[in-house]
Amino acid sequence: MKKRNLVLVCGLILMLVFFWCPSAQASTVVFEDDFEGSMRSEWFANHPGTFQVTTEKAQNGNYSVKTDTFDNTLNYDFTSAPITDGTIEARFYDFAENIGTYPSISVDLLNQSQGKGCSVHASPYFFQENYSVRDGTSSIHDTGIARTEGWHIVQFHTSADGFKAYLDYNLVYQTGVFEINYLQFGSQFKPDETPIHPAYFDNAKIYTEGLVQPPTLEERVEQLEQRVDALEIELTATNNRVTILEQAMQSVKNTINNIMSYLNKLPNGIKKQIGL
Ligand SMILES: [Ca+2]
Repeated sequence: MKKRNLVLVCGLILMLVFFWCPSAQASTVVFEDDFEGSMRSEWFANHPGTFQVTTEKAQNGNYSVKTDTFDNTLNYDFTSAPITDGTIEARFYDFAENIGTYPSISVDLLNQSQGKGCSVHASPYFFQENYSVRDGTSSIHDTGIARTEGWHIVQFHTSADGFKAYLDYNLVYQTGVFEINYLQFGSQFKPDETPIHPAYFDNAKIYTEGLVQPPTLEERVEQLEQRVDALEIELTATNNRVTILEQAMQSVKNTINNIMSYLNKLPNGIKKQIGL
């Protein structure tokens, strides 16, 4: 009940902020795939057949696309019409556990060799607790954003002002001017592990002539709910630790009482000798 009230209050605050914010520039969608029952023909996988649409999870609509194959990628190459002013965005689902199939969303930057693009990862290979970002070379950085269970949006925006990468609307990397020509969904897991979760992706979109679109009110409330859930889990864990500590202290008290009870039953002569 308290959680719902908090979300409602935050939602109302965000609604006010939302109305005061300037609206995003008009944009034109040039590519979109919500994976609603099928995949667009432009996609190709490096292990064909290992990405499938599914109703198991969906960020939008009823379907997403999933894989549970190690080191697999789903790719869309638009080198013939690279984006010079626009945004490439997609969503991945993170179970926020360090066993599973770890999702990443990447773009390649024209004028750099393929595979040297910018990626946002949920991966224990790099920073276990936080999301990481590859900076367009081979360097991986900590975004400082804690991993949470649920859907996350990755956006890559390029314009004459430069290239910027966003995770959940937070700027996580920026560099000079680059055209974007390639979108890739990736999945990895540790080879010695049996993955317990597939990697899910949904709602890929490329649009031009617009700034990164701000989150909808629904998305903002959803993010707040995820944060409240994470805080509740943390609070429960803390309460559990306190309970365990209290139980341990009670156990020590019981042991002391038992020892005192035993000592009190000793003959008076022995009690005197041990100073009781
Ligand atoms: Ca969908």
